[in-house]
Amino acid sequence: MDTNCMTVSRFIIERQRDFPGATGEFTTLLNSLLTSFKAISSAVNRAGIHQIYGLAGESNVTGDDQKKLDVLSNDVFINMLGASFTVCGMVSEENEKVIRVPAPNEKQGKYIVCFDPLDGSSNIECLASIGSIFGILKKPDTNEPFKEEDVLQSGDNFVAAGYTLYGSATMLVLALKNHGVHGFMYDPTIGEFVLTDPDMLVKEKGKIYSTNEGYFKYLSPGIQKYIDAKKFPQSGEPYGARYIGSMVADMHRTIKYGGIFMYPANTKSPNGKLRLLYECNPMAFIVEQAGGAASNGSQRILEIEPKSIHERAPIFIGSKKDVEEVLEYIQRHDHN
Ligand code: P6P
Repeated sequence: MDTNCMTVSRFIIERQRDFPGATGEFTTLLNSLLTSFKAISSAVNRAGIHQIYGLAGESNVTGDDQKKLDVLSNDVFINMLGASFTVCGMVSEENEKVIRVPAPNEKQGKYIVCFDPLDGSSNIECLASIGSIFGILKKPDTNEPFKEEDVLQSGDNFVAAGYTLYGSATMLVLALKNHGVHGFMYDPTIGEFVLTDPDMLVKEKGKIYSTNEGYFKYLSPGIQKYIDAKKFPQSGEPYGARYIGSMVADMHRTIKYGGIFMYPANTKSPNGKLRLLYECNPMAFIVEQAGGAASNGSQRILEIEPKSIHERAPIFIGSKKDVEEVLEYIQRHDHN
């Protein structure tokens, strides 16, 4: 064991020195998120053995009240954040409406957390990697009571964002505004997330494209021509194609290896499938902090002013030059 390992808590406490007005609230908020990740990681890893990924309402082999993993994950997020005295409101993929934190906790909380507690849960039964995605905002006016419309802020207002990947290992990737992107591997022997990937950067250009080509016939001419150009380049080698169908897994590969992930609008889904507040915005924040780019095809994802909490957005995200190239195809073939 590394007796001097850099845990997330130690990492944040060290950086807290860079924020003169820091009150320690962010550290408390982050610790409540870390507890959520540890609990979900444990449940995901036990799911296959204890059959706890089944339908909610049944009792599992040990007679416990069984919760679907995504219901369990959502409950853990809401309970841990709601009890942290740092949060006044939340938006969850699993909840139709904005979640208000009940007073008196709400009175002390200045943060708003948007999250997808377990993204890609349809992949659980085939043991594909899944993940939690989150973005952290501040209440616009900390002297005013929380209002539900306070959650409708662009991703440029994030103070931090991240995801936790539950795969062959459990890894937290955390982006802090103007303080880079850092990867922490979960070490269950000490119950801590330990810094393993400091200062993560996205390559300027990659060699992988990632999208669900099953929808090819529903895509715009520009996107179709772009994908063809990746497969049949006029010069050089074709790109590799990778698609897991779990955004956190596809995005972690894109950050680690470079390239582009796309979930475009198509004739079946005119705004794409992925949600702006708790899927597109957090991933766009992370990738931009790591030197990459993220667009909806006409503007930066992080500039979009949300109108509703579950609105969707098309997304083209990853290596800056790859995103720029697909935008050129869209400009040339779809905007005439
Ligand atoms: P499709 C998983 O259901 C998810 O929300 C994302 O994690 C993933 O990127 C996308 O949907 C996959 O969607 O239409 O390709 O199955």
